[in-house]
Formats: sequence, C-alpha cells, structure tokens
Amino acid sequence: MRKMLCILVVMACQTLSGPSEALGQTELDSTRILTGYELQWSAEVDLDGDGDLEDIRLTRLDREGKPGAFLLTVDGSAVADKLSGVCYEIEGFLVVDIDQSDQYKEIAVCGPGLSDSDQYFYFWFNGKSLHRIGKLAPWPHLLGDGTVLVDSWKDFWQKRDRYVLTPGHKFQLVPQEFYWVDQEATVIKPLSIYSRRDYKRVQTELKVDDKVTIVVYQPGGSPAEGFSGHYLIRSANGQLGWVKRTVQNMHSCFKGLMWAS
Ligand SMILES: [Ca+2]
Ligand SMILES: [Ca+2]
Repeated sequence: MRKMLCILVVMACQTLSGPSEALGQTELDSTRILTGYELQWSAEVDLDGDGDLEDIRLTRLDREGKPGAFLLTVDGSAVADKLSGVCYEIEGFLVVDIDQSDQYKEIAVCGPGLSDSDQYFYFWFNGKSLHRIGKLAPWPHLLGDGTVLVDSWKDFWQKRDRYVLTPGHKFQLVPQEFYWVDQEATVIKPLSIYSRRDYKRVQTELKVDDKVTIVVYQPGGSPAEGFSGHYLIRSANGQLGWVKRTVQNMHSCFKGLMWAS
C-alpha cells in the first residue's frame, strides 16, 4: 500500500480531462484509485480558483543537515515541515482536491513512514499565503467531498477513521463509538465474555477450539486500568459478549488472527 494507493481523488496538476473521472466515487474501491500520477517537485497550478496559476516548489532540506525536513513554497509563501523518522526523505508532492465543492485544490507532500506506509502532509493556499492543513498517515483515502478515510492497522484488523475538512481548512477527526472488526478466530484458552462493559455478568463461556467472530471494537479504558478498549465477540452458539482488550489477552486466548509484525 504505497503512495498513490492512498490518494483516491487526485487532481494532478490539471491533467484530468474533467472532474467526472474522479468524482462520484465514495467507496474504497481500489480499482478506482488513480495511480498514474508521478510525485512532483515543482508545478504550476491554480490552487485558489482565481484563474491564475500558482508556482509550487518543494525542496528537501536533508542535504542541509536536516533529515526528513522540507520546504514548500507557493508564490513565495513558504512553510517548512519534517517527516517523522530520522532516516526518511520526502519524495515529492501531488495536487489533490479534498473538497470538490470549494474552489481550492490542496498539496499533499508525501514521504515514507513506518512499516511500508506513507506520511502525507497537506497544505492549502488561500490566495495570499500557504497554510498547513494537517498530516495523515498511513493510508488516507480522499473521497472528494471533504471527507478523508484513514486506514491503519490495529492489533489484527484494519481500523478506519474518518476526518472532515473544517471551514477553517483543518482536518478534524470524527469520533466513532464502534469500529467494525469482523475477524474470525479459534479459542485456545477458555475465557468468559460479558453481557456489558462493566464486566459484572458473564454472557457465556468460550471453550477451547470454539470458532468465534470478533465483531466490533470500542475504544475505552486505559493502560492504567489494565486494558484499552473492548472487543465484542460472537460465540459459536451465536451469543454476543464483551472482553477487555489487552494484547496479551487476545494473544493468549485466540489463534488465527493476523497480528501486525
Ligand atoms: Ca490562483
Ligand atoms: Ca476543492
């Protein structure tokens, strides 16, 4: 899942024949992701919709002794930033359209991140000066309506968060009560699942070799409480119950889950 795979709606320097090629796609369908655009170091694009082209330039600063640092300028307005990770170098930028209902296009500066992922730094030009929007990693999907879905790996499943572009042109995380997990596993150590997240009443007992489905994750708890989050599990006989999420618990009680390396 590298680079372009992250960008669902790409308006790459006005090379699209029309917005219809990129519009209308609101599902994460990998066949619709546009992959044919190279990362760039300079371009002329109308970023603020006034009909005049802006001069965009991206410069790496690592040769000046600043690993991972870069300088982005648009018509002389500059913003510096830096990749997370000491060994990484910025790889270029794309011009994207986060919200196709406004007149702006945005710049996504891309660099490598941890575990074969990417880091994207988003900027916008308001007609006078360049501003940060925010950083998203590892796998953002721009839907083109101001919404960005960001996938990341959690424990043994792919967590999907949703961000929206605020009127002030910042990314804002939309809190979710639940995350869909939907992973099947086999019980290797007996455990109880509970009817509620107060863990007072056992719903049912899971036995060794039971086939179960881990249905949902709910954030909650804290390391100080000995767990962080809750998993809702469907037992072999169709009952639903909660367990506290700790990595050790999940490792020791279930097999067949794909843990991140
Ligand atoms: Ca312009
Ligand atoms: Ca726009």
